[in-house]
Amino acid sequence: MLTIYSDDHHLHHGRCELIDGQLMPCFEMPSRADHVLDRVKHQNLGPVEAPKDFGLEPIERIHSRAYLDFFKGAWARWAAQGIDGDLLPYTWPARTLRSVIPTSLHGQLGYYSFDGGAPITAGTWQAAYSAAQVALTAQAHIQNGAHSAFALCRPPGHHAAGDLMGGYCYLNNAAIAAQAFLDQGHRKVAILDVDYHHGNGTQSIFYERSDVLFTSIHGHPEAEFPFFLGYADECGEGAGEGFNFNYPLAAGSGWDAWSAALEQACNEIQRYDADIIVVSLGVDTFKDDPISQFKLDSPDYLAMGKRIAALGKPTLFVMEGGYAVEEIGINAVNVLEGFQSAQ
Ligand code: OKP
Ligand code: ZN
Repeated sequence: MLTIYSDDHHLHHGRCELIDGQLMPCFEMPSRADHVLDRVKHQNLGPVEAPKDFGLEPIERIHSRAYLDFFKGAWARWAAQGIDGDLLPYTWPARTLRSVIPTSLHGQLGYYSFDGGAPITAGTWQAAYSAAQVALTAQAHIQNGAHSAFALCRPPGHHAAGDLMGGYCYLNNAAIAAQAFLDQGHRKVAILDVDYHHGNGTQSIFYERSDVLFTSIHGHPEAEFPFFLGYADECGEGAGEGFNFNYPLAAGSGWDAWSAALEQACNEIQRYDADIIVVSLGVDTFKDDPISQFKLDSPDYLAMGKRIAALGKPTLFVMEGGYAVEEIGINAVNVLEGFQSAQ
């Protein structure tokens, strides 16, 4: 399987995030992708190539121009104030407030984000832009006839909506790739989001559409980030009704509960008869993940890959979360090797 990877991810290195009332070093750190790349090479998964540059057009199919302009220009505005620190939002247009777009940097930052977990640093735009190109390059490989490809994206993307960053995510790499498949002639794309956290951004992007089926297995939002989306009764709206499937699971869930949900998601994907599958591949379901509560073990990821392969469709794997840095490579590549072994 071909892996697409860009060193540009190192340009994004947030300093800290707020957890349990304390500022902690960001869990979403550059060494995550480095470990995955090392494992890809160690296991001889296949060639590793740099992304091509498809420009902004395929990104603008998912994200609004205003959001992209803001994100691209935010750091320069911040740096001009001479403040030494990451750019982090602290006020959001919550219920009793107005959703006007302010002119100030911090007002706009609140407008274009949904949490304080996505710091903007000097290199964040370039890193996120390159991650989107990584996804698009892997997408093009499948479009040109490959049965699978691995987009080793960082930063991740599935929490990012059309005009919102948050949850370590800025550009929705999986959604951008899914849209590219549709724009290049495919009619139905199924997204299978296996990250521990609900892919609220991806769900919201495709919620009213029937050309993308969204399925997600994740920690129950009653108790887990992103808290305000990811319930089982979210089924899609309008033309999208019946094309959104959430499988929230309780903290402590292991492979038995998780694989039962995977079975249901796979059955929906089969019923939908997708042309292509895009997997939002987070491995923060791992038992030792520092910010998650599921109990999957490394061999389970091989089984996960095999089950996905049994769907028999061209499959694009897009890297999302996973914060047990030492094991993230083993677990992510296990999914890919499990997929390949079932070919
Ligand atoms: C991203 B992905 C806020 C902490 C909130 C956010 C978790 C984002 C997970 N400082 N935690 O889905 O792996
Ligand atoms: Zn996650």
